[in-house]
Amino acid sequence: MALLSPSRRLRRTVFSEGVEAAGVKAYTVYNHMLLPTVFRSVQEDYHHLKSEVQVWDVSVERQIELKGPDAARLMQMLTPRDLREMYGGQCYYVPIVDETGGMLNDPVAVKISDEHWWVSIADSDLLYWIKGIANGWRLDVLVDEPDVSPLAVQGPKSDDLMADVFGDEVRNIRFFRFKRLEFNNQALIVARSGYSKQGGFEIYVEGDRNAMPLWNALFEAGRKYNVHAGCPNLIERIEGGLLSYGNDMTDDNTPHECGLSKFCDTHDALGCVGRDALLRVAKEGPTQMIRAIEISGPDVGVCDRWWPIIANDKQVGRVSSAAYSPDFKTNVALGMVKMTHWDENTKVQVVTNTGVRDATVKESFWI
Ligand code: THG
Repeated sequence: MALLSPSRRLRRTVFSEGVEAAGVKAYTVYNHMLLPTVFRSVQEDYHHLKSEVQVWDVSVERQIELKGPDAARLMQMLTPRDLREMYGGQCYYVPIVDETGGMLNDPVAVKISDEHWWVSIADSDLLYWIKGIANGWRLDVLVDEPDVSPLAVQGPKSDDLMADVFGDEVRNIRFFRFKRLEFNNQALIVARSGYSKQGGFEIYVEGDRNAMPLWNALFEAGRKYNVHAGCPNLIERIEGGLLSYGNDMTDDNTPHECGLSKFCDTHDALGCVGRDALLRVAKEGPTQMIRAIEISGPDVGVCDRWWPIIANDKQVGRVSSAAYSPDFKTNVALGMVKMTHWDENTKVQVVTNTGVRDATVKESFWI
């Protein structure tokens, strides 16, 4: 593929200077912003992420801020996950659905207080949907994209590195909880979360004043942990079954098809605009679901279009993400599979960019 042409529309981030100095080799575009995809190589980055610690510029995880007396009500209108038990200091992974039950995004909701939320979005223009609902319902809430840039610290040595920069308090932050911790006289939200299964934190950096100073402090303290710049890793996230909105699912899919039923309490999610539609589809049950798929043979290469999944010359699904896993010594993939072929160990074939491969449907992921 040719290179991306930079322009003001393709937003840089508050950490771009550090990302460039660290030798970024490739970017993708996510929420109209640069997201690194490769530093050394996808495979080298993968091994390093699973054994050491990395600092990721995930500024593309833009925040949508809901602020005002109706913030909690608006948040519940967006998702079928029951938010009544959620308290300030918690993060929830929340499917966001439209009036047909179709997935619009799969963000992390950050509850700062009843009247103050951040929605940490995946790649879709969710701001307009939320503004539309807030205004259409005449809600007393401000909806905006604040200047907040998450910086992730991921990998098995994350706790040690973060403790050196923020103090031992970080060790007590539980999964999907956050604390406000000081850096350079600024209190920043630090959550135990992130788009990998290796453990770690996300620091929500407000403004740009402390952005590069924090980046530099993490690299300085990280020398003894062999820290390196990294980014969400294709191989690791497929192994871990982490979904990518726009790749693995779109607004044509319900959360149930995406395997996100455990994040839906549709009956109790009063006010959710997709509630009626989802109650209907949940009763019937989905007829296709995202599955892990093992594709045989050498490295299948990049899945940049749907790869048909076929059985007996009929299409029974499609692969949306794939990569060769050095640890599992096979190609790991994610794809939507029809119910006739979604049982564990069903043999199928996948039409990849480089030919037809034998493949096996898995019920659970590799880790
Ligand atoms: N962190 C933050 N914002 C984000 C992401 C993130 N926005 C974009 C994107 N990632 C949103 N998608 C996801 C997908 C998966 C998870 C988080 C965000 C995730 N899932 C865990 C899992 O499936 O194992 C745990 C979910 C849970 O148990 O609650 O972490 O990464 N800030």
